[in-house]
Amino acid sequence: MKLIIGNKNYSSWSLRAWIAARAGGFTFEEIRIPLFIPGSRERILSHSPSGKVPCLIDHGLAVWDSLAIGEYLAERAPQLLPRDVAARAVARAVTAEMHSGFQNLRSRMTMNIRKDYTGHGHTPEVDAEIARIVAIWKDCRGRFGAGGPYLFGSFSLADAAFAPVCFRFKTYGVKPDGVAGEYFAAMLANPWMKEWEAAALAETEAIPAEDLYG
Ligand SMILES: N[C@@H](CCC(=O)N[C@@H](CS)C(=O)NCC(=O)O)C(=O)O
Repeated sequence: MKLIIGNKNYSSWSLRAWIAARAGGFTFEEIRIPLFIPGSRERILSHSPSGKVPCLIDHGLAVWDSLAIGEYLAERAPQLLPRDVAARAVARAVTAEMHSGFQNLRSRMTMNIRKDYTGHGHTPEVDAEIARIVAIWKDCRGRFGAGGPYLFGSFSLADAAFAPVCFRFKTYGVKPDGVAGEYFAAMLANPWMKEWEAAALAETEAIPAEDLYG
């Protein structure tokens, strides 16, 4: 199994697929393609028909888009989704909501693990999206989180979906309160998050268009 990803500092979609693969216990070769430099588009297209990362290659089968990759991995590693039908439905709902929404947060608080942009990026729309994320975290932890520190107890695709948000909150100094804050701390202490963060900090490529606030 191979996973094609972009820069660990910047590529939030790559992090979702990568951490789901780690959480599923898969052994995979990681192919990191630094984005937006000469040749990167051709390199990505040689693996990924969409021309985007992440893309998973399993026995010659390409699976692109982080949502599809997560579902594919969960078919092989069912522990990536809650066993209970209701919990599984809500895990998929919040994963889909993250996948298709939060455009203001995405554009004004891009993932940039190396930076400290405390206080930057806030608008009423961004703050409303942050409030919605905190509400999701509290709701999932309150209803489904008894079995462990993550949204549905043990680490699931829903946590993979929100992993980049946790790095964004760290970079922009957003501090969720109550049980959402406890979840945020658990995510930042997670060993796979630590592994990704250390690799991001060691990267040297910069994408100036993504360094929004200097
Ligand atoms: N919805 C896709 C988004 C993928 C995406 O936009 N990836 C970005 C990097 S985070 C990319 O490949 N950009 C390179 C390009 O557009 O040339 C997913 O979930 O995988």
